[in-house]
Formats: sequence, structure tokens, C-alpha cells
Amino acid sequence: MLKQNPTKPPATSGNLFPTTLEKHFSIINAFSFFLLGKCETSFDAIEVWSGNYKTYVFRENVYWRLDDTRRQTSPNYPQGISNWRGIPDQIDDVLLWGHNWQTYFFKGDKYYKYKDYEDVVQHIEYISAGWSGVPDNIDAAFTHSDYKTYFFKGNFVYQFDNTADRVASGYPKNITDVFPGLPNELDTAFRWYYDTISYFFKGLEFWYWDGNVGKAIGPYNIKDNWKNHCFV
Ligand SMILES: [Ca+2]
Ligand SMILES: [Ca+2]
Repeated sequence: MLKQNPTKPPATSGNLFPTTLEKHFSIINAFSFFLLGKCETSFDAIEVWSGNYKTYVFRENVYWRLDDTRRQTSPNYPQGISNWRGIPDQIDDVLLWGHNWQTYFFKGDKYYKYKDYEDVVQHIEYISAGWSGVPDNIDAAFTHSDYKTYFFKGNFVYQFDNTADRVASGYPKNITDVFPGLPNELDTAFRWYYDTISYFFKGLEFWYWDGNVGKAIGPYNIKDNWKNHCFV
């Protein structure tokens, strides 16, 4: 994993940290475009990592890094989640918290704060201790374009009050009341810093949030739009 000094993500699109290596990979991608698969898979978790502002997709015991400009996986993936030192397999979701731009992994009744500079888990704690009002075994978590943070579980969504450091009053609410157009029981969600749009995934399909109409648009097939999430 690349290590860059985290800075607040810009609201504009673009390749934030192109490296010589990634330029090389993009050439490989150009040649391998017709070899890349449209594998059908669902996602456990997806999030931008604050260590380098690249997007990572997790499923079972592996992860892929997204090539933002091509909207497909980078070469040499998947790799084992064990590369994320201290993070278990089969995570529930990852959150890039829009309050402090730190990365948190969630699984079961625990969360794992990731220390970007040292590329290792900083501490492990019960969700009930660190995220007051957020349930265990979440489906999905992300910080939206309004910098409010949302956790999803089953039919419910929990807005987290970043300042009060607890679930906002009046929550949980039904997902359809807060995010019209979204299904219940999401797999994962994230806000992509490449285009500043929030995306939601369930099964083999995804939705995106259209702020102009205040509605989730979809579903679309993951395999046609987030390509090459294969297990080989
Ligand atoms: Ca999940
Ligand atoms: Ca997420």
C-alpha cells in the first residue's frame, strides 16, 4: 500500500497521487483491457483509504484497489486482507470518517482504527464504546457529501452526530425515509472522492445518490461498471 501524507480530500475529481508505478500500470491496463473480466461478485465493504485516497473493495479474505480513472481494479489484485495489518477477514464495512479523515474498519461488535502513517491497526474497541448508539454487526457505513456520517443495518439508517459523538437524535430511521430509492439490507456504501458521488451496493447491483432530485438512482449491474473484481 502506498503511503502519502493524508490531507483533506478535494471536492474535485482527478487522479490525486499518480506515481511512476501507477503510470506504468495504466499502460499495462491499456494492453490488458480486453483481457479483464466482468466478474459477478458482491462487495462486503468499500471505502477510500485516508493513507493514499485510493479506493479499496473488500470481500471475504481479499481486497482490490480501484483504478479510479478506469473504474476497474488495478493489476495484481486481489490480495489478502492480512496486508492490512491487524484487520480480520470478512469485515462488515470500512469508514473514512468525514470528521477527522481517519479510517475505521467495523466487524461484529468491534471497530479497528487504522494508523495510516504506520500502516497498522492503532486500536481495537467495542462499537458501543466508541460509536455511541451505533449497533453491532452493521451492514454499511459512509460519510455523505454533506459530511454527515451514516451507518446502515437492516431496514434502518443511523445518522452519526460528529460533534456530539453519538447517533443523532431522531435516529434510527427507515432507510427509505432518509434515502429514497435505496433498498434495505445494503452490503456497503462509500463516497467516491474521484467524482464526489455517494454509491450504495447490494448483491450484484449498485445505486448512486443524485443530490439534485434527492433520490438514489439505480439499480445498475456492478460487473458492468466496477470491472474486474475477479478472484484470480
Ligand atoms: Ca457490509
Ligand atoms: Ca464504507
